[in-house]
Amino acid sequence: MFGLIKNKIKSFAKSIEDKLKTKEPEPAEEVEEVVTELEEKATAKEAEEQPQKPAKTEAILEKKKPKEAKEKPAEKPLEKPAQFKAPAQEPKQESVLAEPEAQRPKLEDAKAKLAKQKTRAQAAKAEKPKEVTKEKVGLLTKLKKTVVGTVSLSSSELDQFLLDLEFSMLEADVAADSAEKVVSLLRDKFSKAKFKRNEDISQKVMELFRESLSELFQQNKAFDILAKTQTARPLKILMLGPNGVGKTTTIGKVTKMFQNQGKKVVFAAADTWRAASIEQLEEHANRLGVKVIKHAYGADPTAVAFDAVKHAEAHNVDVVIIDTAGRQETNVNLVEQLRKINRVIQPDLRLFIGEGIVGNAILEQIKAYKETIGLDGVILTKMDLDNKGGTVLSVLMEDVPVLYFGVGQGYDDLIPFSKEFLLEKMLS
Ligand SMILES: Nc1nc2c(ncn2[C@@H]2O[C@H](COP(=O)(O)OP(=O)(O)OP(=O)(O)O)[C@@H](O)[C@H]2O)c(=O)[nH]1
Ligand SMILES: [Mg+2]
Repeated sequence: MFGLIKNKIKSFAKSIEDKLKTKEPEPAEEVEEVVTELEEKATAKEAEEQPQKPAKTEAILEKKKPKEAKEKPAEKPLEKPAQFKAPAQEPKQESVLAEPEAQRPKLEDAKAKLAKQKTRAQAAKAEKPKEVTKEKVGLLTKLKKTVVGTVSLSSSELDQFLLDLEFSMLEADVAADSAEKVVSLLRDKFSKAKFKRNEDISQKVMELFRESLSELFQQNKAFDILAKTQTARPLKILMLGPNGVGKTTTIGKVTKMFQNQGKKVVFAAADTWRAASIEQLEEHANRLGVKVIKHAYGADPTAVAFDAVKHAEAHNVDVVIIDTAGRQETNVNLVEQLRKINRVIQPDLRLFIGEGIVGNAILEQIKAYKETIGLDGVILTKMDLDNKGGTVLSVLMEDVPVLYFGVGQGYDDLIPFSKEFLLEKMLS
C-alpha cells in the first residue's frame, strides 16, 4: 500500500547511487591507491632482496681477500730472487706468478659484481624510502579496510533527497506534520550513514526509511481494551466516527474479541437517526448472541445508552457498546447529541472509528471529535484494502493511540496495532 513512496525512494536512491558512482575519488580512495602502491613496492623489494643476498656476496669477497693478501707478499720475494738471480727459484717464481695470473680475472669479476650490486642497492634505497616497512604497510592496509570506499552524502545532496521524499510523502496523503517528522528522523540517520561505493544504496536507503518509520510507530501507545474490563464494570465503550466507515461492523468484531475472553456484552442502538441502523445492529447482535437495547427512531440517543448501562448493571454484563450515528463531525446537532451521551454516560473508552484508506483527511475528523468529545483511541478499518498508507502516519501525529486495525468484513478481522504489520504493508 506504500508502493508510491517506495518507488520514489527507490528512484531517489538510484540517483544517489549514480551520483556516488561518478563522484571524484575521495581521500579514502587516495589512501587505497597509496596502500596498493606501497604494497607493490614492499613485494618488489622482497623479491629483489632474495637473489641478491648482499651479505653472502660480501662473505665470498672476504674469502677472496686473503688470497689477494697472500699474493702480495709473494710479489716482494719475486723481486729479491730476481736481484739475486736464484735459478732454483725460477720454477717457484713461475708457479707463484701463474696463480695470480689465473686469479686476476676472477677477482676483477667479483669486484665488478660487488660494485654493481652496491649501485643496485643504492638505486633500490633511493627508490624505496626506509619507512616502507611491512608493519607500516600492514597498518595502512588496516586503515584502508576501515575508511576506503566509503562516502557520505553532502548536506546539499541530502537536503535535495529529503525534500523530494517529503513531497512524495505528501503526494501519498501523509499529513505534513508526519512527513516532516519522518524526514527529520531520516536526516538524523543519513547524517551518520556511510555509503560504500559498491553497496546497494536503494536497499540501504529503504532500510533507513524503515528504521525511521519504525521509530515513529514505536511512539504509538496502544493498549489492550480487553484489560479495561478489570477496572471498569460495566465497561462503557462509545463508538464514534463518520458515516459508512465501519462503526457497526467494528462493534461486531470487538464483541467477538470480548466474547472470546468469556465476557458478556450488550449493545445500545444509539443511532436513532439513520434508517435501518437499528436492524443492522440487531443482525450482528443475533449472529453473536448479544442483547440490543433500543428505542424508536428519532429517540434521544443518550436515553438509549443510559438504558443499556442500567441493563448491564442489572444483569451482570461486562461490556456496554454504544453505536452512534455517523454524520459529519461538523453537524452541530450530532455533536450536541454526542456531547450529551458523553456527559451523562461518562464512557470509559471513546473510540474513533476511521477508514485507514482516507488519507490525511482523517486528521480533521479526529481533531473535531477530540476537541468536542475527547478520544481515548482509534480503530482504523479497511486496512485490508489497497491504499497509499499515509493515513496511519497521519493519525500517529494526533497523539491518540491507534489500537486496532480492521482487516476485512468478518468478525475475526480485527488485529491489534502492530508495527511489523504496518512495515510489512508499507514496504514489502
Ligand atoms: N474490507 C473491509 N470492509 C469493511 C471493514 N469494516 C467495515 N467494512 C465494510 O464497510 C461498510 C460499512 O460498514 P458499517 O459498519 O455499516 O459502517 P458504519 O460506520 O456503521 O456506517 P453508518 O452506520 O452508515 O455510519 C460495510 O460494507 C462493511 O462490511 C474492513 O475492515 N474491511
Ligand atoms: Mg452503523
